[in-house]
Amino acid sequence: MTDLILHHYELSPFSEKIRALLGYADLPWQSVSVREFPPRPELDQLTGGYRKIPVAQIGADIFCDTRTISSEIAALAGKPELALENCSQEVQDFVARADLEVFLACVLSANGRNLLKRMRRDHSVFHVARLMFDRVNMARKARVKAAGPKEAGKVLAEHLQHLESMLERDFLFGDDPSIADFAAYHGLWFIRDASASSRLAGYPEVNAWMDRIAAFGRDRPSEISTAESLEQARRNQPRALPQSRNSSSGKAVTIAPADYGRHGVTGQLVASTDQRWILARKAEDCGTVHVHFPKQGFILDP
Ligand SMILES: N[C@@H](CCC(=O)N[C@@H](CS)C(=O)NCC(=O)O)C(=O)O
Repeated sequence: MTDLILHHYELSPFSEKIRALLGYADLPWQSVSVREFPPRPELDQLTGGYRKIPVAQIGADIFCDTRTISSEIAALAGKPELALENCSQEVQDFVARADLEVFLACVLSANGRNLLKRMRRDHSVFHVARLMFDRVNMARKARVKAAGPKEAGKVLAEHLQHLESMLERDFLFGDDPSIADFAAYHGLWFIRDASASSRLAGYPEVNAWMDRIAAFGRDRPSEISTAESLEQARRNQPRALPQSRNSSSGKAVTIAPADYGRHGVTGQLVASTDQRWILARKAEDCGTVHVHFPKQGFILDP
């Protein structure tokens, strides 16, 4: 079987969620580094234009959103607690909030100056300016409005106090990690580790828990080129489809995130399960691919 390929970039918090998960799951994976902002024409060949990062790939199956990616990792690793759909409602509600409201508060609470300095080490002023322009534009077109910096600081402080009180055991919901730990980790990683901010300093339990997550086997796998990832899609057939719930399969539809980065992907709906929609699309250079989306947080049109 082909390894999972992760299309990601270093400073992406949601990519960090998946890198940490892969480390914990102890799975082999291959890395494709992508640019921090579109256009990403090679990746678009696989996804059909989904704009968020990360994206995972196994042969000719493409997984959009960390909800579907973590379910794949859960299945590959035999760790069902890493798939959101196997968790209690309490965990699911916690993850939904951590991945949206708290994540946006974390982005606004990071140390922007340090992030800029870090970006400037590897990139031109022009590249950084394009990234900032892209993000302002993305926020302007979003359906969810992020809080202002002051409100974001309040959301973050309350969240940190809540985590501090939850951490009587090693992980948020018990002695072993669940998907909730990774969902709560990546936004805080962006503040503490990516932006070198001291905002988390007064929370010893949270810091010790973050260190535990960061310590999972975090060896970076070998880098492959985008061309190689397209070649893997070309060489493989999409895997067998799961049993669908309804008879809408076969229609041409467009699927897009409901919150921000709402670029739609058009294809033929070939499966609809409790959690997922799967679209078949013809990718110019690599034949038919199946693109998997979670139902939660996405809109199907028509
Ligand atoms: N719900 C998505 C959120 C992904 C997300 O917001 N990713 C950020 C990077 S961490 C993004 O795509 N930003 C815009 C971009 O990179 O072009 C998921 O769980 O994968």
